[in-house]
Amino acid sequence: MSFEFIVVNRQVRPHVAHIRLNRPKELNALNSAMMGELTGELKEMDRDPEVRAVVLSGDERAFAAGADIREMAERSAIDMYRADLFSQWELIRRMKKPIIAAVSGFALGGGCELAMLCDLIVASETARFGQPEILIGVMPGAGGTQRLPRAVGKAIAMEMILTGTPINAEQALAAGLINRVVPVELFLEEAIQLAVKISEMPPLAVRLAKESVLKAFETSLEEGLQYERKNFYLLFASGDQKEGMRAFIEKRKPRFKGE
Ligand code: CO8
Repeated sequence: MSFEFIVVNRQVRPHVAHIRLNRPKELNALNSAMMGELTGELKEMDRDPEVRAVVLSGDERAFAAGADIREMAERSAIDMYRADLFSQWELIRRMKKPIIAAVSGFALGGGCELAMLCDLIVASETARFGQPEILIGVMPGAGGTQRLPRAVGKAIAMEMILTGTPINAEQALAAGLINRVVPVELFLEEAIQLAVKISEMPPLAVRLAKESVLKAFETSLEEGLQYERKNFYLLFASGDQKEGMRAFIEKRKPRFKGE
């Protein structure tokens, strides 16, 4: 497959795929064609048994500086409604495999929202996370008002969203938005290493654990605990559960097959 706005490596390491957003001159502003390529490829990767974890990055200067303002500027509410761009974002939300965002430079507006749709975030020291939509007359539209407060709390989220002021990588780490901060030359490799570590885990358990953690943001504790328990029971139907527990008892390394 050839793409115009993304660069894809299905096997940057065994079982680890990498997608790089590739509109460097526009700071990886997310136009609908790029989102189409990204979500189409993610869907394929979700189906590909060889892929167990995905790393999503931009380049050093920008993860993504938001949705493409030029594409949106003259649209009417009805144009926006008809274009139904958010169905693309929904596809990312429904990804079963873990996605690790590798963020350097700007992660603004839709770029910050895209990073927050991922399951883990590795950032370079230069990363800036922000929801500056208010500065151009709108507000976050791809989950920012919901995921940001869940990640960093009300106080920081309100300030970021109502003033458009971004936070830097250290602030994002302290606030709990991201997993780690590394020097800029290491951000991609660090994200890949994290993906490798996850790809070595039993894939069914990874998938059900991801689903269960995400459930924590959507249900009551009671329902979430029920959901977790069912997924826990379900894993006893997998070969990897038998292999993992037997390997522990036999004091050897497990060989997980994703079955
Ligand atoms: N859209 C389109 N083009 C952009 C965007 C963008 N979001 N961001 C940067 N660019 C372009 C610039 O226009 C410029 O192009 P050109 O060279 O042709 O003039 C090029 O990228 C480089 O940018 P700058 O010259 O501005 O670079 P600076 O280093 O001076 O500034 C900034 C970098 C601070 C990141 C600045 O570019 C900026 O403020 N960008 C806009 C950030 C922003 O407002 N993002 C939010 C957009 S709205 C949004 O994301 C809503 C999401 C809702 C969901 C969407 C579903 C469809």
